[in-house]
Amino acid sequence: MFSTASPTPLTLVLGDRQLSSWSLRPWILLKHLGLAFEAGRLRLDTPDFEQHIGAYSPTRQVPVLVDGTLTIWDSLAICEYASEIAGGRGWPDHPTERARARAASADMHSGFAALRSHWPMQATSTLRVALDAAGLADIARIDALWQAALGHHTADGPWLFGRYSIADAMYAPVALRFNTYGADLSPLAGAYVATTLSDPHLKKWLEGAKAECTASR
Ligand SMILES: N[C@@H](CCC(=O)N[C@@H](CS)C(=O)NCC(=O)O)C(=O)O
Repeated sequence: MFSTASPTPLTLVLGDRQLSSWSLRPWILLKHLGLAFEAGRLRLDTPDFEQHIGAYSPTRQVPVLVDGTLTIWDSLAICEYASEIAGGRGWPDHPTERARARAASADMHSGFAALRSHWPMQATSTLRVALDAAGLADIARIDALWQAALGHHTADGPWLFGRYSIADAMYAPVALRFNTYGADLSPLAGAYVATTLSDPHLKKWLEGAKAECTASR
């Protein structure tokens, strides 16, 4: 468990960095928004997790954001709250782009079940697992979604909607999966994976994942 000796305003309770794709999303968004927070960790499938998660989350899942007496137990809701704290910087400024970014983020949050179940996040690994038609269709749809977003914003920055947004946080674990399992992507989508992998915050997350893997050996 994490220390509560000198609490910071925000505490983000996370699962394993190697495995917990839903934890990565708000963590990397808070980093990009420059919000101060303490990262707590409950390792998945451990007695520690079973013992403590109920104090944070009614769903008994991570991530959870604690802000004083407020507890937020869902990744997308955490991202929305973080964006509000940061003056709305988590979304594009223009209403049309904001709507597109929200649709892309909600799509990730509720969809792509075949991809998610067959290619679970294994952040630091290299694996080869064949996908069925549903998994391949998920990749094709994500590739098209990324191309459409990136095609509009090449002058504004390397991220899906120009500057970093919640949409990039939601798809960061997907970029990791594409790297881990070797997805066949269009050049633009491949470049976006490379952009995500070169993000210093993502590199920091991967360092943590490697350290966790070493520690549990
Ligand atoms: N819809 C939730 C999903 C959270 C979720 O599935 N978390 C997984 C870890 S990535 C978890 O806590 N699993 C532990 C369990 O279900 O016992 C969100 O967006 O936050």
